[in-house]
Amino acid sequence: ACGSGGDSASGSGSGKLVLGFSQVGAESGWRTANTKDIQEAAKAAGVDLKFSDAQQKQENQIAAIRSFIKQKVDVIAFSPVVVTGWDAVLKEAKAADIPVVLTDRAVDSDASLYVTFLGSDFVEEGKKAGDWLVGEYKDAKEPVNIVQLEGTVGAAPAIDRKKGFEQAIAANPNLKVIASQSGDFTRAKGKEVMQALLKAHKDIDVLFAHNDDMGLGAMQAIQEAGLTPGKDIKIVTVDAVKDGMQALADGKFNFIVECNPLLGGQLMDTAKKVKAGETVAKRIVTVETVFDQAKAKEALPTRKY
Ligand code: GYE
Repeated sequence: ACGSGGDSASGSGSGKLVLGFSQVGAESGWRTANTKDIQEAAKAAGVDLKFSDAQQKQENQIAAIRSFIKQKVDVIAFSPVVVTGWDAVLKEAKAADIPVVLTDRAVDSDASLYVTFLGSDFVEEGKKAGDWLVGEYKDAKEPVNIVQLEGTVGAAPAIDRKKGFEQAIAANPNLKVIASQSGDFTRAKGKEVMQALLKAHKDIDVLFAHNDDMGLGAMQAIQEAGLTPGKDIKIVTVDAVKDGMQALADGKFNFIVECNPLLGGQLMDTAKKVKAGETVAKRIVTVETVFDQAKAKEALPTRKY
């Protein structure tokens, strides 16, 4: 993989790096912050960004990648909506000698089909959420009933957060996941699924939502059911976007594991290195922290997204 070879991309002759980026969609606050950061970072780095929004559909992403190949961009980056089903299009990119950078989410294809995967360790995020619960309920003598709102079915963060969370809570057999359903990472779906869960289960102690947006939707459902979020039902989420942090500072959420959407700078650096033929690490992991209510209050005034 020695870069894009001969012709300069899109015939512009400007010498600017041309980066084709296929985004998942605009399903969450995390995603809109991620998009904004990538667009701003491209501008700052003098990269010609061809941005395409897939509206959470894999076929749209595949079509976008094929169009980037046709346009002979220098580098293709994308945030794969789901883990499976990418082999064919990744092989097409490879045959066209266009390097691919996975951004934010992973695929299950052979690692020779992409240059690097830049993003969070989602198993670790799930573990951090579970570890907090283990500490919070260390003296519990009775079962603690947990419901889980999973992200998009088949998406790396949904699969891995669930895995890490369930591994961590196994430390205390009192911690029980009594129901687990997808809310597709959206606020509307999170609310709808939580309404159904509240009807089916009268004894929910904890909600673990795979992102802030589903947690915020569920929070509304909990309030409308006459319960107090943060007290009657504790809420643990992932992301730490502004609205989530506000809910945490207000005592309606109890704990957030940060997932950093600001990948733009690293993506531009990586794309430039790849184009220049430099080797980059096969895995670039984002650095992240966690927030309780006190830390959220401190962080909110200077939070950028
Ligand atoms: O947590 C969620 C978004 O892939 C890490 O996707 C990302 C996830 C993020 O919709 O809010």
